[in-house]
Amino acid sequence: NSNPATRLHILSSSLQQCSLKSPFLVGKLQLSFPSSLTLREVEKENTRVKEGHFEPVECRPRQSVAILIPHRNREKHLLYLLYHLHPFLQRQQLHYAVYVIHQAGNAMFNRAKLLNVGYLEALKDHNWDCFIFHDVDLVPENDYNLYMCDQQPKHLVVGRNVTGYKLRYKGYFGGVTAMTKKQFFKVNGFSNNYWGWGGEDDDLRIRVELQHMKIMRPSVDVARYTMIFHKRDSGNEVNKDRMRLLQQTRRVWKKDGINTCSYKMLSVDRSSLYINVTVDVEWPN
Ligand code: UD2
Ligand code: MN
Repeated sequence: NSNPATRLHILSSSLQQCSLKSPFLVGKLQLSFPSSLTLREVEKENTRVKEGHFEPVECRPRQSVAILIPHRNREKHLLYLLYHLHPFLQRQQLHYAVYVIHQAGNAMFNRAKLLNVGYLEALKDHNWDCFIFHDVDLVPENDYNLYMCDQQPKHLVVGRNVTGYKLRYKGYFGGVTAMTKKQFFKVNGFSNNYWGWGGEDDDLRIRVELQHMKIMRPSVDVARYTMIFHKRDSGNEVNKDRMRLLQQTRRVWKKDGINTCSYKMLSVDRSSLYINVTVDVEWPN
């Protein structure tokens, strides 16, 4: 076959599968947040990343993973996350791409809907096995925390610096989570109806439980994060409706999720380190 893309594919599939524990892992990381850091410097340190994508050449990756980051007005956090996450993911020998789902406008923020959009749009690029739903301000502290999906949905933030490295509460499912394409499809994704801060992560947990799936967590010495300090953003005020919404999840989940996620795509920009999807999530008010 003379098609270079096909040839490459044949070549790479004859490689051995990457081992579960990559030889490049180092364990506990020394994180730094240099105030003078620029995107240019991060690009220079990650020259094997092209348009937000990376694929190992030495072995056949176990999973293709899309990292989805909901975003608005957190440029500095995004820079620090890219700075740490790209080398982290490359050490894990994953085939991956980083998507930043950017909410256009100043209306109320909707983290969950942005993540639904990310899932739908990323699947137009590639048939990803696994999705990581990732807050922009959480930096992993240990690269044994594998960004891969398992038989069950996985919650990766057991501990955080700001909460004394303890699980916030039983059933907590916020921050960074990993679900296969199938698992996320099965629960119909996130609800689209959580505007502002809070509740959407608990809603997803309820959806997972309704499907008799069980949330798994790596051990606390591995599933640790540094959350970059921030105050509550304007446009992301506490959602006072969240308790009411959480009461109706089991009744409405089938009619509220990725199957009903309507939005206006404004642009897709493929810069060197991430794919930026800018979207109008259509605040109803
Ligand atoms: C917690 C959860 C988060 C989510 C949220 C409630 C943890 C570690 N995280 O985060 O997953 O459930 O509560 O909604 O428990 N964002 C922007 N711009 C904005 C507002 C939000 O980019 O103006 C994004 C960004 O990726 C941010 C995320 O939304 O990390 C969550 O917002 P937050 O960081 O203000 O909320 P936080 O830390 O309480
Ligand atoms: Mn945060």
